[in-house]
Amino acid sequence: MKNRTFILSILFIVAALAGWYIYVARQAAEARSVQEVSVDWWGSAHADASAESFTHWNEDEPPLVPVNCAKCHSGDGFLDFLGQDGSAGLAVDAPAAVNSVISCEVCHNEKADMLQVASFPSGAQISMGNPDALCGSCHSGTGAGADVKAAAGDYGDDELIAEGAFAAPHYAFAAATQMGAEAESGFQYEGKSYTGRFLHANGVQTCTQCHDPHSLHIRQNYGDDDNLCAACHSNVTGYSDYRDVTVSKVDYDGNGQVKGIYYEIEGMRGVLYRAMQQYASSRLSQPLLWADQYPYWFNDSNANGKVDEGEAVFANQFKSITPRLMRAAFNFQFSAKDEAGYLHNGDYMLQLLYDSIEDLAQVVELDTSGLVRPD
Ligand code: HEC
Ligand code: HEC
Ligand code: HEC
Ligand code: HEC
Ligand code: HEC
Ligand SMILES: [Ca+2]
Ligand SMILES: [Ca+2]
Ligand SMILES: [Ca+2]
Repeated sequence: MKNRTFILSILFIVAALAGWYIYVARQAAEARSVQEVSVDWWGSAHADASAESFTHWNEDEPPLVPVNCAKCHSGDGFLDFLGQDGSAGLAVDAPAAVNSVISCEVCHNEKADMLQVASFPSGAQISMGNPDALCGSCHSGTGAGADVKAAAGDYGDDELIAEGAFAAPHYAFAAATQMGAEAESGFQYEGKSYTGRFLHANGVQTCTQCHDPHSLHIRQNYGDDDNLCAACHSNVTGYSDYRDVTVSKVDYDGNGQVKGIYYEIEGMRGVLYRAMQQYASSRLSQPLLWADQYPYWFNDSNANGKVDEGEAVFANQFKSITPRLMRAAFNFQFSAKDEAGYLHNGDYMLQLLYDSIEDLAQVVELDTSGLVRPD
C-alpha cells in the first residue's frame, strides 16, 4: 500500500514535470526573440525611412515636420505627443525631426505602455485599450464629417461655396473605420443611425489580433488553427480570398450579384461616383472626375466621363463645390482611402455611401431601388 502511494506520487511528479517542460518550451517558441522581431520590423512600412510619410518635409526650410503633422509622421513627434520626451503629454509641443521612423522605442516606452485612449478628428476620445490605443492614435485620420458641416456653414445645399475646398479624411485611418459611429469620422446624415465599433468575432477584434505589430502583416494563426480566417470562414485559405468573404450574402450594390463585401463596397462607390458626376454636370454645369492622386477631384474638361491626359493635374482641380457635393466627396474618399474598410467595418462604409447616394437622388434623376442599406 505504502509502496503504491509512493509510485503514484513519483508518477504524478514526473507527469507534472513533463507538463511544465512542455509548457515552458511552448512559451519559448511563441515569444519571439528581439532579433526575429527586428527582422520583421525592418521589412515593414513603419521602418521605411524613404517613404513619403517620413520625407515629405525634407525640402522645407528648416526641414522639420510641423506640429500638426508630427504625431504620426515622426517617431520623435510621437514621443513628444506621449510626453515621453519630458514635455506635456497628449500634445505635440514642437516641430519634429524628418526621417524619423516608427522605431522600437516609439511603441516600447513607459508612456506608451500606459496609453489606453485614442482621440479622433471629430473630438471623440475612445478607450481602445493597450496596445491598440497606440495604433489608433496614428491610424485615426485627420478629418471628419464635422469638418464638412463647418465648411458648409450657412450655404444652401446646392449653393456654390466661395473659395470652397473638399474636406478629406486623410490616409490609413483604419481605427476611424473600425470605430464607426463611435468615432463619427464619416459624414453622417441627420436622422440616420450608424453602426458603431465592428466587433467582428472573438480573437479578431483588436488591431494586433489581426496585424503582427512588427511586420504589420496579418497573423497566420488562430489558436491552434494555422489559418486565422478559415477557423470561421471555411472557404478562406489565404489573402487572395479575403475580398470574397460575405457573411450577410446581400447584393448591396444592386448589380444582381452577391459578391464579397469588398466588391459590394466598390460597387456602391461606383454608383455614388456616377451620381456625383451626374449632379456636377446637370446642377453645376461642371463635369467632374476622380483620379487616385492629390487633390483627387478634377474637371472633366472634355466631358467624356473619363480621365484623359492633362485632366488629372493640380491646376485642373475641381472647384465648383456645394455642401451636398462635399458631403458625398467626403464619404467617397473615406471608403476609397481605407482599402481594408470591408474588413475594418464594412457596414459603416456601406451606410455612408448609401446615404450619400440617397442625398444626391433628391436632386438628380437616379434609380436607387436595387440598393440595400445594411442596418
Ligand atoms: C493622425 C495621424 C496623422 C496626422 C496628424 C497626419 N497624418 Fe499624414 N498620414 C498618416 C498616415 C498613417 C499615413 C500613411 C498612409 C500610407 O499608408 O502610406 C499618412 C500619409 C500622408 C502622406 C502620404 C500620402 C501618400 O500618398 O503616400 C502625406 C503627404 C501626408 N500624410 C501629409 C500629412 C500632412 C501635411 C499632415 C499635417 C497637416 C499630416 N499628414 C498629418 C497619418 C497622419
Ligand atoms: C508599432 C508599435 C511597435 C513597434 C514600432 C515595435 N513594437 Fe515590439 N511590440 C509591439 C506590441 C503591440 C507588442 C505585443 C505586446 C502586447 O501584446 O502587449 C510587441 C512585442 C514585442 C516583443 C515581445 C515578443 C512578441 O512577439 O510578443 C519584443 C521582443 C519586441 N516587441 C521588440 C521590439 C523591437 C526590438 C522593435 C524594433 C525593432 C519593436 N518591438 C518595435 C509594438 C511595437
Ligand atoms: C507614431 C504613429 C504610428 C503608430 C503608433 C502606428 N502606426 Fe502604423 N503607420 C504609421 C505611418 C506613418 C505609416 C505609413 C508608413 C509608410 O508609408 O511607410 C503606417 C503604416 C502602417 C501599415 C501599412 C499601411 C499600408 O498602407 O501598407 C499598417 C498595416 C499599420 N501601420 C498598422 C499599425 C498597427 C497595427 C499599429 C499598432 C500596433 C500601428 N500601425 C501603429 C504610423 C503609425
Ligand atoms: C479582422 C482582422 C483585422 C483587424 C481587427 C484590423 N485589421 Fe487592419 N487590415 C486587415 C487586413 C486583412 C488588411 C489588408 C486588406 C486588403 O488589402 O484587402 C488590413 C489593412 C490595414 C491597413 C492598410 C490599409 C489602410 O487602411 O490604409 C492599415 C493601416 C490597418 N489595416 C490598420 C489597422 C488598425 C490600426 C487596426 C485596429 C484599429 C486594424 N487594422 C484592425 C485586417 C484587420
Ligand atoms: C472567430 C471567428 C472569425 C474569424 C477568425 C474571422 N471572422 Fe470574419 N466574421 C466572423 C463573423 C461571426 C462575422 C459576422 C459579423 C457581423 O456581421 O457582426 C464575420 C464577418 C466578416 C466579414 C464581413 C462580412 C459581411 O457580410 O459583412 C468579412 C469581410 C470577414 N469576416 C473577413 C474575415 C477575414 C478576412 C478574416 C481573417 C483575417 C476573418 N474574417 C476572421 C467570424 C470570424
Ligand atoms: Ca508633448
Ligand atoms: Ca452586388
Ligand atoms: Ca475626360
